[in-house]
Amino acid sequence: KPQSSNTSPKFNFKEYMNTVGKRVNIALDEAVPLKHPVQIAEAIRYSLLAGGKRVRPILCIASCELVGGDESSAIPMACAVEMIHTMSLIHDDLPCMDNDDFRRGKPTNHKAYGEDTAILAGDALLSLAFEHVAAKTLNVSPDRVVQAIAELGSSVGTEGLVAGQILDIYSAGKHVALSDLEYIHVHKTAKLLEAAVVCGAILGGGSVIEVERMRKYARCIGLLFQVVDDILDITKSSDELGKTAGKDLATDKATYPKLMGIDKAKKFANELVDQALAELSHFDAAKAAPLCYLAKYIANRQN
Ligand code: GRG
Repeated sequence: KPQSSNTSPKFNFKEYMNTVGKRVNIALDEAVPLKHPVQIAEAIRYSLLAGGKRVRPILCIASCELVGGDESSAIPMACAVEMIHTMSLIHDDLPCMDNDDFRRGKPTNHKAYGEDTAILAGDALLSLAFEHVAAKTLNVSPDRVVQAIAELGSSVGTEGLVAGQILDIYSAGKHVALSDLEYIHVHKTAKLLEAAVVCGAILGGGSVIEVERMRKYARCIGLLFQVVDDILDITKSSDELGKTAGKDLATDKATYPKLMGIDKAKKFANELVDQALAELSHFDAAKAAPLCYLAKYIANRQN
C-alpha cells in the first residue's frame, strides 16, 4: 500500500515541523522589519508573526528538497506564500467580508489597527510577497524564478483565491451544488497550497514530470485540507450531527458533510490521502517522508 511504503519509521515529523517552522519564522521576521512608517510595519508584523501552523511554507521547502534542491532556494518563496496566506486572512476577516473579531487567538487586524490600516497591511503584504521572491531568491536560474513567480501569481487572482472568494460571497444563502463547493474550495484553499508545493519543486530544480507529479499531490492535499476543515466543524459541535445531505443549505454555509453526509466526506478524505501518497511513491521514500507525513497531518489535524 502506498501509505506504508512511504512512511519512514526513522522520520520524526514533530521535530521536522518545529525546526523548519522556526527557520521560516526567523526568515519572516527578517523580511518585515519594524521600520518607518511604523504604523504599517506594526500592523503587518502583528498578523504575519502571530503564529499559524506554517503549513504552506513547510510544504514549499519539503517539495524543493524532495526534488534535490536546497532549503535556502525555497525560503524566500516559502515566506512569500505565507505573506499571501496572511493577507488573505486579514482581508477575509474584514467587516465587508466575514467580519471576524478573532484570528490566530488574537483580535483580527482591523480590530487592532482599524479597517483602513488592515486593508493597507494586506495590500503591502501581497506586493511584498512578489518583491521578496524576485529580490531574495539566490542560486536559482532566472527562468525558474520567473516560472515560480508566474505560478504564484496565478494562485492569487481571477484563477485563484479571488475567484474562490467571489463565488463564496455570491453563493451565501443559496443552494450550492457539490461542483460549486468544490470550485470554491479548490480556488480559496487548494490553489495557494498547490502554488507552495509546485513553486518549491520548480525552485528545487525538479523536472517537468516531477513538478506535475507534485501538482497532483498538492491538488489532493488542498482539497483534503478543506474536507477535513468541514468535518472538524461538524465534529466540534455535536448538535450539527443531525444534519444530512441536502439540508439547511439555504440558511447555512455549504460543507462537504452537509452535501454528501459525514461518512462519505470521511471516505472522500481517505481517498484523497491515498491519492496524494500514491504520487509520492514515485520518489525516494526517505526524501518523500516529510510530504508523506504532511498529507497525513492535514488528514488528522484537530485545528
Ligand atoms: C488574495 C488578493 C487576495 C485577496 C483575498 C479574502 C480572500 C481574497 C480570500 C479568502 C481566502 C481564505 C481566507 C481562504 C481560507 C484558507 C484557509 C483554509 C485558512 C486556514 O488556514 P490554516 O489552517 O491557518 O493553515 P493558519 O492560521 O494555521 O495559518
